[in-house]
Amino acid sequence: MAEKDNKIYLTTPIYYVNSKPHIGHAYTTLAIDVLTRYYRILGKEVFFLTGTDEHGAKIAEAAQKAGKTPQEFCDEISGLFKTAWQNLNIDYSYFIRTTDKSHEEKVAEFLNVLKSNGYLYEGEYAGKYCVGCEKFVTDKDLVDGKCPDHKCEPQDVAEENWFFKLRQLLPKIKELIESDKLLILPEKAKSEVLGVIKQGLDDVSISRKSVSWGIKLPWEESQTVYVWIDALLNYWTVLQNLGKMEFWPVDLHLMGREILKFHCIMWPAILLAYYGDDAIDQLPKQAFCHGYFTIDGQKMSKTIGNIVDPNDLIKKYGTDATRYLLLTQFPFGGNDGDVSLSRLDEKYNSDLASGLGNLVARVVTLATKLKVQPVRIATQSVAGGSAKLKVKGSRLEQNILEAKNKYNFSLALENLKIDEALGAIWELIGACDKIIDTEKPWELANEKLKTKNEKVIKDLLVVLGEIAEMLKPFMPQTADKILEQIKTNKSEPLFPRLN
Ligand code: ME8
Repeated sequence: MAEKDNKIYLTTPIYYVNSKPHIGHAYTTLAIDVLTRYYRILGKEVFFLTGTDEHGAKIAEAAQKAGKTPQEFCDEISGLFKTAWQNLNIDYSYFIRTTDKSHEEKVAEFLNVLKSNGYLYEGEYAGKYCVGCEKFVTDKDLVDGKCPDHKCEPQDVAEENWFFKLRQLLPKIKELIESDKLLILPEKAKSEVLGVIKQGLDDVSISRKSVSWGIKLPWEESQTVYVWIDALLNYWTVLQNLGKMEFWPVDLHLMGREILKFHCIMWPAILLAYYGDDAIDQLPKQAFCHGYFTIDGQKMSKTIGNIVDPNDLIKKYGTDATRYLLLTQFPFGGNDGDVSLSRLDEKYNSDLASGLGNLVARVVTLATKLKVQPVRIATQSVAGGSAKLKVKGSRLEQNILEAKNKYNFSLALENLKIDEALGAIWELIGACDKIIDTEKPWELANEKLKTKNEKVIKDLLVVLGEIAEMLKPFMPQTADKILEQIKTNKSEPLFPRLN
């Protein structure tokens, strides 16, 4: 990780506004939110960027279908993304819209430099274009003549464009990826990108003549900038415009696997073309690709009508429970996974209502009953600091240490085992439940037993404090509620059971 004076720059893809936000977008954004909160607790200054990708043929077509102008349409859908992120308690530093004037100006400035650096040339493009993917495709990308993702035939395009000398930079990019100077994780994603480079890539067209909804090429107004070039520059234009280049370069970019190629080949290539081909310190330090999920075994799609709106989950389960449920569906960064909607209720009840919620209620109620003095919890850093327990050398002490170790290790930027970090917290919850079951701290038969039980409760309160601190990046409101309850000894249900 770059030092940059304690600064970290984390980015998500910027999402297309052709349709409303769904839980796929929420998943990536949430994961970066967790990392942002985690690193902020550790005292780092984090710049977390997300936003919307608003130009190109795909958006113009969607706007037309909705009977709106592209700008009206973008304003509306972009607003829906902002609302969804607010409902999900996403604490981004900035929300970029590619239709922002300031972004458009910086894109033009960047491309002028690529041109004067000799990386752009005019040429004729003749080939096929898939509007759904917003990319030029070849026969080998198609199945029965159709795009396998969008199930439609690509358009035939023949036009004069400006091209970017991608091929010239490929050997350099390959070397950077192979040597992990441009780290791509997990390993499978790295091999995939190297495979694509090995197959050979052509120079790419960076402008479109037939698309009018876009940023005009500064030296040829009849052409608009290819939407992917426009979009990939957002990570740079935002810091430029805000005067925050001290956060540059990106430390971690997170995404789904389908856009790996753009972020791991094209993005570094245009940065090298701008900064000079030995400027590897300007490239993202790490690109991480998480699994893609299906819903009950099927791809999320408008046609199937199975697109899950995060707002619906929030309405049903609440913000923090939705955050938990989304992040625990399948191993982060592993293979693709499946979200089974019918199993979400079950998971909510077992892990949140009966698990965390019940533990907090039991401990706080016992503390009230035994009149155990509210504990003063010194704010613990998630990084360490061992809790002072009354029952020395107890198994509980050991459990806390183990959970913290696992949690730190898992959450580190290089690992991103987000679900495992949560798993470590839930092991600690299980350990507390076990202590309560074996110690039965509600028995007050005699003075000696009472003193022992008070100690046990005090320890459990300390552990709850630890659990709350560890939960902060994942479930910030719940963490605060737990800390409040153990301070005041007032029990309030956290996760009402669903029937
Ligand atoms: O590709 N499972 O935008 P997009 C997991 N605008 N993650 C998913 C998902 C799923 N089923 N569906 C979407 C674009 N995602 C471009 C990006 S960046 C310069 C331009 C997440 O709206 C995942 O992060 O299609 C994926 O990469 C992203 O949304 C694609 O969003």
